[in-house]
Parts: sequence; C-alpha cells; structure tokens
Amino acid sequence: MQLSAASASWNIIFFENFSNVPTSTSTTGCPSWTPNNSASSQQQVYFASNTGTSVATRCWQCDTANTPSSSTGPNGGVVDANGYADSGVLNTGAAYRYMYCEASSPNYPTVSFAFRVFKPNMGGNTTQSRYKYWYHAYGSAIGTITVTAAQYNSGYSQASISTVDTFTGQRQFAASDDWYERSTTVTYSTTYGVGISFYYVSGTNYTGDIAIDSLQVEAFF
Ligand SMILES: [Ca+2]
Ligand SMILES: [Ca+2]
Repeated sequence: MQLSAASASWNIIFFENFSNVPTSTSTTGCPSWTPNNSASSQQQVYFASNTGTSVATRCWQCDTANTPSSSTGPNGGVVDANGYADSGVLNTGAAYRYMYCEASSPNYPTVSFAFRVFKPNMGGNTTQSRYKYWYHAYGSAIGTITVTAAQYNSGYSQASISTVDTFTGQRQFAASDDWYERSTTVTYSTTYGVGISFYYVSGTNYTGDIAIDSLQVEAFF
C-alpha cells in the first residue's frame, strides 16, 4: 500500500460579510454582532501592542448603498453574500452590508474608531496566516487607518501583533469607484489563533467615511 503525505493548504478560519450586523448610521451608536465560524467580535477595541488591546472613542457602523453624507463613503458593498468577494465592483443592493466610520459631526477631527474580530483557538497551528479584506476610502478628509493582526500562543493568549496595512488620505476618488483589496501574509513562530483589528482616526471634516467589507482570515496547515 502506498502512503501519500497529507498536503497542507490554506484554511478559512473566519469569513465575515457583515450581513448579520445591525445597520446603523448613528454617529455614536455601537452595533454588535456574532461573527461567522465561531469567531468573536468586539467594537471599540483594537490590537494595540503585543500584550494587549486598547479602546477607541467610537464604534464602526454598518450600512448598505451610500452613507448619509455627500462626497464621502462608497455607493455600496462588494458582492460577498456567498463568500469572500472576488472583485471590488460595488453593489447598491440592500443585501450588501459593509462596515464604515461615520465621520459626521461630532466625529471629527481626530476621533478614533475601532473593532476587532478574533479566534484565539483556531483548532490547529501554523507559522503562516493570511489577512484579506476590501476597503473603500473616498473623501478629501479621510484620516489614518491602521490594521493589525494578532497571533495567539498555545495558551490561546495574545503573543504578537503585526501591521497589516496603514495609510492616510483617500484612495478612491468617487463614491462609485471600485473597492480595493488588501491581502497580507504574516509569518510567526507557532500561531494557535488569529485576530484582526481596524483602527481609524478621522481627519479634518465630515468627508472621512472610510469603509471595510468582506473580511477573511486564513491559516496554512
Ligand atoms: Ca458585505
Ligand atoms: Ca457621513
């Protein structure tokens, strides 16, 4: 009998299309939700250092189609009702929810927003994990976003964070522009769990409605 070695592959640890998040366009509201794949979510909290988290002033909101202000925000989410989006083409339909920061007054200047999704025990271990999502940053006062990934150790405690992406200022130049994808692979000594956080600090006026959609975290084992 011939034995063949099992081949490792990329496994989806959690996927979030935000379809279960209550829609809200409040400047001070805080919608909470239970993510897919037995992951956990927490609003206002982000991975800030190797040993812990920090709290922001505001929560991210969840919307469809356009955000309430003109000159900022997307016209709709990406197409991800059945799985991770394979295109940044936006859809104005009510099924396509996305997360965004409502930058209207009193949420500028330099007001912080955060949320995280995490799974400290992913049922395996690896040295390679991958973080991918789509983002839309339209508005002349888009501030600074910092996306961080957390690695958990064998005790399912936070052991390390790394930066997935950070930038300041708009990347799209119309509400109807396609979303862009970010995909980053993190290499770390053995990882038993993974998490990702989105921390945003608003700019100088209300045109800073940055948005995130179709979030997927994968591990290679
Ligand atoms: Ca979505
Ligand atoms: Ca707005």
